[in-house]
Amino acid sequence: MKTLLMLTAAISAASFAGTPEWSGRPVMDTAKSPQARLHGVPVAAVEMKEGFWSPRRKVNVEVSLPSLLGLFESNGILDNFRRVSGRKEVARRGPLYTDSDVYKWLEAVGFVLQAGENPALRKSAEAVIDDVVAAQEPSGYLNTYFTKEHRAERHTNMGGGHELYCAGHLLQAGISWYRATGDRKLLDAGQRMADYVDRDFGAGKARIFEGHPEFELSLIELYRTTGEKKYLNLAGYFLGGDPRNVAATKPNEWQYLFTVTPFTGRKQLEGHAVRAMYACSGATDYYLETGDAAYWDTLGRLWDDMTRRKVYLTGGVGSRGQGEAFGDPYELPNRQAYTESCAAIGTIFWNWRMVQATGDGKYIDSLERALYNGANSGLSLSGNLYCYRNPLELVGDPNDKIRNPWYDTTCCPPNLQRILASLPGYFYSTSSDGLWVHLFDNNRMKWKLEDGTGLEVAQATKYPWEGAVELTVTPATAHEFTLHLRRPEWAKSARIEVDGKVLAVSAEKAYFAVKRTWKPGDKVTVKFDMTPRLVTANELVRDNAGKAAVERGPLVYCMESLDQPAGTGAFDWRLEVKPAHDTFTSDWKPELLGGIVALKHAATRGARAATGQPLYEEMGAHAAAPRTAGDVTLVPYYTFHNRGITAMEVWIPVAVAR
Ligand code: FUB
Ligand code: ZN
Repeated sequence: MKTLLMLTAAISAASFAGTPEWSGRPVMDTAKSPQARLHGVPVAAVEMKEGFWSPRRKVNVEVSLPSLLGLFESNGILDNFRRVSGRKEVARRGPLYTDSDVYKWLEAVGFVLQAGENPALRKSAEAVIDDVVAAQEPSGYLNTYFTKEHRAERHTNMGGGHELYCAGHLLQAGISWYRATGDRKLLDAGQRMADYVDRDFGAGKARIFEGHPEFELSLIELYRTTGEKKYLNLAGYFLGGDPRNVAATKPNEWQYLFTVTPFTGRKQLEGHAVRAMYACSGATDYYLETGDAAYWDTLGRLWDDMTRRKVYLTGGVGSRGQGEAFGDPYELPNRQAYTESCAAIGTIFWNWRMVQATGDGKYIDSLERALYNGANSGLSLSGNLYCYRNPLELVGDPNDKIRNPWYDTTCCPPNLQRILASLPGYFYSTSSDGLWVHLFDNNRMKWKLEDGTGLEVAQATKYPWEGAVELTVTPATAHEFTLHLRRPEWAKSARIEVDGKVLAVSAEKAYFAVKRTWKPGDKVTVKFDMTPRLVTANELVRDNAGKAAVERGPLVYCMESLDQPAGTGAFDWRLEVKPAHDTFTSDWKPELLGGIVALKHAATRGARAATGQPLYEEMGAHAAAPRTAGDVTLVPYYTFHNRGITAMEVWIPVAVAR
């Protein structure tokens, strides 16, 4: 025990003594945010071990990031910067917002380096940063589209031009890079661009609006990084809406309504889903800094609108392809679901901010749903194919290439990369009374409580395949604090033991709060019920009438044709459910799809599930016809189309025995 005490004291001393000001910062640095109840733990403080996320994070670093850089090069996206700086004479390529994709890539590399050294990626990123910064004008303006032949269009196409969207991603990349390396080069470039905007635009200056929210998020993180309030004020200007814009906005810009009118005027989620999620994230940041109650009311209203009426079971949002937009309430078609990867990622950003404000686990339930399902599906297991859309049903048409290495609008790939790279930063938070454990996977956190006491927490688990998580809690010295341990809403039952004794505590706002004097090496075990669950949808979701979906732990499952009994496909089957004693078989398949738990369930198939049968018949005509019984197999949704193109469905017809 004595050795352990000495060891942990040494760990805490080594971790914090002489730490430079730029390092040890979380993904979102709310340390001084007046409304933040919770505060993030840096990416660097959480070492991920072998587990569910490790292969995804490994493939991100070894395949996704290097291959996307290669594609930026071969598609001329980096040359766009060299063209502006005069390093290359080439035509500009790609849509007018491609700079942002390079910035998101740099931000992701910043997070990789926050977690540990990677000389090769660092070298590549340094070269990219050099090209980016060389393209900046002395005024601070930086955008590879609105220059040369398009220079005169600057600030004239605020609805669709993405100038400030790109500026925001530049700043986020600069902040991530600075927090990884202490190198201010990219951050300074971002700050010069922010100063350029602030100099001429805003309250009492020329009017401007964003079109695509993003800048406000980065301005508030810049405020947190520099302490300069003008950046918070500028973010407030964008979120507040400038009345001059309302009068002057061109009719075709009204689709960007919510960046023209005040955020607090929004009654429901509508319009472009990614823009809406980024706006909500930025507005939550603004609330965290200002405590403006009108923002909080609006955020609560919009969050309820999303979770009660507009989110898919997978955590995806934005059901309409037209305008990449939210649909009407309960408009959640499966096959046509647009559900852009970036939109699911946007919900992660937003929920993370909401939980920092409140400590309410409903936000992590929502975050976890998107993380494991509708965002996770966006990156192939191989790491080089990406979904832009993440539908909940596919017919398996060979032309239906839903996973692709490259998109002209390549916003999703680097967004997926930055989420995976920053993931360790989403596992824990601190508050004045202790530590919060939000997510589960094997890892070791070495950080400190807010009173400065060094603290290590190690998680050992097979989550999400099994429901037990063992935590070893090691404060530098015996110390009283509260461990807030998340109790996911999806778990029908959850049991918590401390040092082998079952605790009779119930969770509040989805966290078990265990207050005690913690001693080095104390063990806490939680066990969540992982029985597969059949889920039905609100009857207003007409697409899901007569259907059920299957979940197990945080994972949504789907049926793919290639797993079904020989000669049949996913669309042939109907689940046969026996209410009181319904069962699934859960099998750990180490060789399948990188290692998954596959599920089997009883199903039947009717003679009418065949081509050549009449399209319509009077109801009951086949009621007495025998159905063929069989077992269908389900795999986690995030793995769909990793074994080729095949029919897939999440919502499956179901019959319930009386
Ligand atoms: O407009 C930039 C990005 O491209 C958006 O965030 C995505 O929805 C896609 O339209
Ligand atoms: Zn996208």
